[in-house]
Amino acid sequence: MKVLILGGTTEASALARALAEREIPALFSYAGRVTAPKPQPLPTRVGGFGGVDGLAAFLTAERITHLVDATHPFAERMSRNAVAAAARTGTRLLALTRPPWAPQQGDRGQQGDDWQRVDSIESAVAALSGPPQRVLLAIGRMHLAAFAVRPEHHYVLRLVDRPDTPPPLARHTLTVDRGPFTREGDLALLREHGVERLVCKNAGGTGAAAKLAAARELGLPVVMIDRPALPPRREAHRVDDVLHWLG
Ligand code: 3Y8
Ligand code: NAP
Repeated sequence: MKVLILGGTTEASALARALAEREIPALFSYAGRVTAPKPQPLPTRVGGFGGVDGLAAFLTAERITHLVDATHPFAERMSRNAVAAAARTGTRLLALTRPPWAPQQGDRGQQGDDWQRVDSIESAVAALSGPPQRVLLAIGRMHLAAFAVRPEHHYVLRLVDRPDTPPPLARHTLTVDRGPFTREGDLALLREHGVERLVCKNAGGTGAAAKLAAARELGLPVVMIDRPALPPRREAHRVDDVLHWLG
């Protein structure tokens, strides 16, 4: 048996620890999106494979018997490539993913979540019509430029790395921080910057959920971007399910 983990999430790191503890032969893979990805207790490769062909060749060359796609729900291209390459090479595939977040109803005097669900970054931009606001864009670095068409807002940005060129947003405040985040920390962030609205991806899981708890406490509206549709594949939500699948 030899496992390849496509990583980049809290769950991928938890699985890497579990395999290392059990001395199950495994490799860990990052895309190379950030300058210093979190070290893993497994041999780690960084960078794209070169599409489906590259991944299929890698699976064959490395004699991978089990592919675990533990990438983020928005890592659509990687997940599609994993399904195609696994089918082509006859490699067993399991996706370790997390259920989407759902808005919480109000109870005991606390108002419910105020979500506006949209299906894409572009729809999130369109949802920001209306008077100028202070908006937390907690969506990382790769899609900030889409919001340049709404320069009237003041954007509070949270990025993993300090960008070498300033984001193309006329009015913005930049914070550099990597998760997992805490409710207290995100409450402080929202209060410090007078955030009036949040835009975020329905990542699910725990590492990015703190901002929702903070928004709930402050009664702030959230523009929630639904995750992209992915091809059918076997899915698990827990590391134990993956260990069981590995048998
Ligand atoms: C490079 C590798 C771990 C994994 C930790 C999780 C939690 C903290 C929360 C906010 C939301 C966001 C972003 C976020 C979170 C975890 C997880 C998660 C969101 C690292 C990491 C890599 C990346 C890539 C990065 C993206 C960006 C997205 C920032 C490591 C830290 C917004 C997603 O600058 C860039 O190019 C960053 C790009 C893809 C989305 C984007 O579009 O910009 N993640 N994040 C992975 C690689 O190279 O393969 O160093 O750990 C991992 C984590 N980020 O092991 O503890 O499990 O999701 N990551 C989102 O969810 O909306 C931040 O700010 O509230
Ligand atoms: P993506 O758009 O689906 O992937 C684009 C290309 O990046 C892929 O085709 C592949 O290149 C390469 N790639 C992606 N993940 C890889 C991995 N784990 N190992 C090797 N190559 C990888 O992915 P993304 O949204 O840019 O996310 C990139 C990484 O950040 C992923 O590991 C993901 O788990 C992590 N992440 C993403 C988000 C997010 O919001 N998207 C949030 C948290 C963490 P080739 O085609 O050349 O093989």
